[in-house]
Amino acid sequence: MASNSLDRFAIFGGKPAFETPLHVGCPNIGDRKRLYERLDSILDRRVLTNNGPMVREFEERVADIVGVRHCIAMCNGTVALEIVTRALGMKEEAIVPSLTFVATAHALQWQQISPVFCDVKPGSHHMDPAQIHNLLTPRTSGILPVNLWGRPCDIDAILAVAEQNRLPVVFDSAHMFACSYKGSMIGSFGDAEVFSFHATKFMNTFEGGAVVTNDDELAATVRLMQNFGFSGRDLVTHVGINGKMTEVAAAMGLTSLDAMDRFVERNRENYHAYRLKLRPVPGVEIVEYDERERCNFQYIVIDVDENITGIGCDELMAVLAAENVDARRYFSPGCHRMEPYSSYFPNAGLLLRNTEDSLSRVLTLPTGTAVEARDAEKIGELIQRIVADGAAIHARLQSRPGRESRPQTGRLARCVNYR
Ligand code: T4K
Repeated sequence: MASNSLDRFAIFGGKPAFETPLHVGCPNIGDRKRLYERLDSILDRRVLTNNGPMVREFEERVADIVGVRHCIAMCNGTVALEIVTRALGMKEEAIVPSLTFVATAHALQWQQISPVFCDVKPGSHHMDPAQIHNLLTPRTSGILPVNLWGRPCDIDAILAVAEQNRLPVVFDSAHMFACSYKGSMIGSFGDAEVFSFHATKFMNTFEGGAVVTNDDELAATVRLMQNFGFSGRDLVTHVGINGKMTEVAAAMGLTSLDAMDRFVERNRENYHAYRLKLRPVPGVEIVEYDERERCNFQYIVIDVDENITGIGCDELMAVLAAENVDARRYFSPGCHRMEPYSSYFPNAGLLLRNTEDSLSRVLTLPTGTAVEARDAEKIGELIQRIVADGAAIHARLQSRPGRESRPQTGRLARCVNYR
């Protein structure tokens, strides 16, 4: 292909495919009128926080959906992870994947618990249960697997290893609300599970999270810890912190729950639209959902084989960004390559080959209710065209002064400067 035909791509001066940026994680918003009604009732009642009626209703509805005895709503998923791992007595070391959002590792490190990074099974993006044995030491106090991208990890195998070694397990299920594993809802496995209801999650409470569990004693301890250890008015019986969800957050959560089926349906339509367009693209594979299970379809993740496409993830992301498609390199380069872990364990990568290989190839694409199925199709077609010219685009980007591969248009700058 002659290089000037590449000029149709926005990165080389063409018109962007979309007028405004499409993001990964643009919040889903439920019925505004219903939200405003709830906000009015909060203001009328003047109960703004501290386990008010909205939070209690939210907890009941989440517990009901998941089918667990206890849901303790939290200010965010990270604090929920910190509190529940502490309530379970985790200390010294806990086994965790590196292929996750950094909050999973930070929740441990924040408590001086060393995250011991476990590699993923080739091609699965999930912790490899067979590797756990190699990482056990006398200091191991628990396992914190992650159910990534709305897809379950090998829960049964991990629980079997944990049982053999009498270790507690908390699943980081930040991405997994309203999903199932072998027919049972995620949230009911291990000692406890943690959800995130951050703005970017398909079901949000602005910021928020929850610990869910069937363990009565654990639930009681988590509740104490979440509210400064208060077991009664002016009665403190436990060490604690402030992890409470506010009434306003719960109001948003209830409104999101009302609309949840619609959110999932849009995500599902987008996933199918992407799949249809991406299936024929050589070197690009969409990470599939198992539709025999309940899925929230909230992340569209593609695996890019640069040897076939001729263009790597960073360049593909830059080309897409110029078209106003703000794809993300979640969760590159892996927790073990972020601080403080990269200083603590400079050679961890040697034991995390599959993690590094997977992360060098994955890209997350926009979905959610801000994205229409026809947008997903258009992005899929765009990727078809980019990959068809992959080697030529790569060569042209490499020949730029300073090898600049960052997008330059005004809209692009807005997109890149979002943070
Ligand atoms: N475990 C796992 C496996 C997790 O993925 C997470 C969080 C946690 C634990 C911790 O849960 P929380 O403590 O957060 O409840 C985002 C989120 O901040 C984070 O919650 C999430 N995972 C992670 C996967 O993604 P960033 O750094 O990518 O966020 P940001 O600000 O770049 O937003 C992503 C995109 O969403 C932007 O490009 C634009 C759009 N956006 C974002 C926000 C916040 C909007 O359009 N509106 C908004 O209000 O981390």
